[in-house]
Amino acid sequence: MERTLIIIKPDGVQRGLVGEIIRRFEQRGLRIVGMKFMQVSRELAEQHYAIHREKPFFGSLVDYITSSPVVVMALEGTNAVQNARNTIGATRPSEATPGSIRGDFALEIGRNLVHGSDSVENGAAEIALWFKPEELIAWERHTDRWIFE
Ligand code: DAT
Ligand code: MG
Repeated sequence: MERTLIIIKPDGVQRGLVGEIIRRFEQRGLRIVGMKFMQVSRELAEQHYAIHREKPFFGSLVDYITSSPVVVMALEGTNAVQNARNTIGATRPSEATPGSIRGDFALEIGRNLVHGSDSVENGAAEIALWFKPEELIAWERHTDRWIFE
């Protein structure tokens, strides 16, 4: 089943939105297969955002994600990548639909609360970067057959 990596960024943790954000993914039907609370090293942040290395905002992106602890999750489900991104909302909160996480809780691109993988391949690569294999748990949820067809 498809997987995606979600990060509740430092602003989400500092603002006490961890429960609210997890609730939205759970409510959507995505199944948690990994989750941890951690302080991100600069090395990991630079690897995670390697694709943006040449962008002018790269330094502030790394400063932001390493500024305070984050919650990292691996989520699984039907079209997990796209469905999670829809729940998160557009990168620029000004363009995010009300009802999405960014559309309901964020105003600025540099304080947009959540990361979600942008493709199935990147989802798998990001989960491998952030989690050790033994930190991912394959399990059966009693509600699965009422959520997955
Ligand atoms: P997303 O987080 O929606 O996947 P992205 O991968 O294009 O967006 O960029 C990663 C993060 O970098 C994004 O959450 C916020 C920041 N960012 C992107 N474009 C930016 C820009 N033009 N100016 C400032 N920050 C930007
Ligand atoms: Mg991205």
